[in-house]
Amino acid sequence: MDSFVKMVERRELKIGVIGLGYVGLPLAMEFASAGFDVVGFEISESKIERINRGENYIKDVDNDKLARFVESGKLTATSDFSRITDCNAISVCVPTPLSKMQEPDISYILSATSEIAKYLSPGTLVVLESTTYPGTTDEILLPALSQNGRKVGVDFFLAFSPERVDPGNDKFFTRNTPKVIGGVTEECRKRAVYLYTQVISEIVQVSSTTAAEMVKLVENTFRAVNIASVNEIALICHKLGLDVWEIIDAAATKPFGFVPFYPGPGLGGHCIPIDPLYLSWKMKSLDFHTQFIELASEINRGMPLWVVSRVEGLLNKCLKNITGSTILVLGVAYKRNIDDVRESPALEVIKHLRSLGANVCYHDPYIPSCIIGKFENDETELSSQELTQELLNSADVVVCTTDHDDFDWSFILEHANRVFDARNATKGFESDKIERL
Ligand code: SAJ
Repeated sequence: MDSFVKMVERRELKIGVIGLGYVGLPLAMEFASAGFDVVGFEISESKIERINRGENYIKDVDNDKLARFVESGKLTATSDFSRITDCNAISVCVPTPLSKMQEPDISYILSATSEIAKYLSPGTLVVLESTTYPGTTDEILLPALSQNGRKVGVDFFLAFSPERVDPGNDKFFTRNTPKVIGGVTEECRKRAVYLYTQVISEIVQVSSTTAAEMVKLVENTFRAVNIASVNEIALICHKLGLDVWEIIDAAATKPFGFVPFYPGPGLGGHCIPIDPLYLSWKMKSLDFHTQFIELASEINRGMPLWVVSRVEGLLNKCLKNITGSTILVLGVAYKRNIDDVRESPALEVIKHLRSLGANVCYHDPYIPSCIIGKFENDETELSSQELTQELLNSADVVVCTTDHDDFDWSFILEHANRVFDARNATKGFESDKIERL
């Protein structure tokens, strides 16, 4: 440990970050800011070229800082994984999506692991950050890195530390968000804790890698289940003729014992809809049925169709049929003020509206174009339309599925015929044109 501490203190430790996305690039930047030389490993040639040109592509990363780090050689990007040999510490920040069969797809972890196993230098610390099912680090990475007689805690060090990046959050960043760390051995944990202490203000040590993996899944299951619960409350309120937004705002005045969540058109993002299913998949292999997770997923996945049925009802009230109607969707990003459409419920809403014969267009200042019906046989690319008076007026219904702050609701309400607001974006505006979830 002493030689490791010295290398860290002298900033002689060379750091590798595998995966330069919304998790890996901010982490690489923090290590570079702290004075470490960082090599970013990427499979995307365009990301590599942009980084090595000093060009940023992650909203939460400072453009000038990135350019300076690349200019000074503090940060470089490469697809040459043999350079792992030069690294003394490696953080793995690769995606963990679901397969088409809705099962964990850890292929990115497997390929990163096999590259590390090939080029690992003695004494290297490896930290997996990608959200995954409990046991991944011990069952997948440990045996792969223990090849050729390498002994964990002696010849290499292995830990898990879940990423906690909240894209678009202007209060919490990599540096000021507490970081959970669990090691395969005591020495593994100590080294990971010491290194991350250089770049993150608060470290939370747990007893094992599996515990650290589980902490992350508990965090995101908490959100998925509570969002599903409030989505069901929205359906209940609609049945009772109540305004769910008024109910939640009033409940949120309770200073203890209540955490407000808000209904919406469904659950988007590459984390909340997906991570809990990693846990339920793991538990199925242990013959345990995770009822809450499955039910939450079912309710959340049903919300886009609920929005479509409400829009259909709105049109029927005006003696219009959804077939042939013109519908403008406002916001396709999976949540406000970000430029990411992964798992966005708005895409599902558009897909269902189109399947009912509606003419659907969208406006989203963050999303110039998007694919509808991805991975299905009728993939269609749509482009964001300019939000003009004519466009608003031409729509039978304007459907708000993402409540970007940029939207000028006075202008929209002046020119729209009717609005279905799935996000309470029109809060504070009173008009008989508006119907809310
Ligand atoms: N949503 C609701 N109602 C809510 C909150 C969210 O419908 O009350 C929807 C959002 O619109 C979005 C989805 O759920 O479509 C996920 O929202 P999110 O706020 O959880 O955002 P993510 O997935 O970008 O980031 C989350 C992090 N967010 C917060 O903690 C606020 C955090 O849970 C994780 O750090 C991150 O996932 C991750 O990487 O796991």
